[in-house]
Amino acid sequence: MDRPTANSTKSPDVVKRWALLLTALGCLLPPLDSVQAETPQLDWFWSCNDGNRVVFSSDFNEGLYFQDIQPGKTAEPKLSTNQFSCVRNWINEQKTTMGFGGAFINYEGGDLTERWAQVQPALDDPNNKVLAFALKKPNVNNEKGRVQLDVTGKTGFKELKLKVRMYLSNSFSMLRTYPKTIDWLSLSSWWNNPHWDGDPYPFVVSVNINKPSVKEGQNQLRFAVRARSYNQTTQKWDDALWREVNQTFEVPVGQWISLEYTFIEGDAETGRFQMTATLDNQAPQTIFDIHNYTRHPLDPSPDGVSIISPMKLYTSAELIDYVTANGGLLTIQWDDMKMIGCNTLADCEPDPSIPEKVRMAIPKRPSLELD
Ligand SMILES: [Ca+2]
Ligand SMILES: [Ca+2]
Repeated sequence: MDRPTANSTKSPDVVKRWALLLTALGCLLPPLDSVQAETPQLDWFWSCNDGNRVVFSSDFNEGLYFQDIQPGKTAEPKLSTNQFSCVRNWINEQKTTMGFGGAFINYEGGDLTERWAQVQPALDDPNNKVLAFALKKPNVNNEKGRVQLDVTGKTGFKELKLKVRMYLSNSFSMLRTYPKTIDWLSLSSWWNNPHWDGDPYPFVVSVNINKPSVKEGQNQLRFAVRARSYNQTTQKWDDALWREVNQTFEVPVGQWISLEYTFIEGDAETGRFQMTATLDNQAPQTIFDIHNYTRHPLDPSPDGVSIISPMKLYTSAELIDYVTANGGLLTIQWDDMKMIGCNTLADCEPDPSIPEKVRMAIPKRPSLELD
């Protein structure tokens, strides 16, 4: 099963029996509206398999909250209701070793007076719940600010798709009058693989909000992307293996925008990093269509993306302090996140025989110790 806890490694037999038990429980459950949870504390992050793809989706309406794991540093997403947002074909999960390993909120440091991740009403619709990330003060050593969801893979993903809706609070408009250019305000990261656990060929793609110019009339916010590889011998990142700033699409503030990413591991010919942005009631616009390395160029045996931050708010102390000093609060609201992992493009297509989304109530989490 795909769960975020550190102790989630179980033998295939135990997992299979647990899956069978869950399936059986699902058949015996009373209708959803008659189930009253006693003290639900279920893991929020449960991905599902259909065929050869794994899917996780959430509209953040299902009772998500965060419980500290390492106080100040990380928090685990939990459900206060007894509804999983995504439960489909449990048994199919055994067909492949590919899958999401888990998810947690990574703050790196600080406390709730400085930064937070919480479910709250959408700024434009009190009936819609969304996930909000906020930076009020630089929470990491007073040098920078970080709030992000980190999702790990059990194994690396060769192909990944991500859809998420994003709403930048009105305070982001203050960035246009910030007196300097901006090249660091990260929205997502794709690690293939990270540099902090000894991998010989670290590589990362990061999507940022940039402000390339401070000139009046040219100080719009833009999407930017860059890829960097890491040299374990010198312990340094290269400047940028590739980078691109989209100079035509203005990043909107105070309205919803739908972002859609496609990541395909490959080299200068076969690698892809694509991103589209869609404003409500408008056609999708291509922001990036990169054909270049999406793994370390020297890696002799690329093994896919192992950690993704699909939603992220990560920037400098100076920028956070500027907004806060001007009475603003850097807040991003996120909604309707969906991630799909697969090994080939064909696998990424849904199995039409399986419903897109099924909600299921489980009154009490069954014991993991079935032996
Ligand atoms: Ca929602
Ligand atoms: Ca990899």
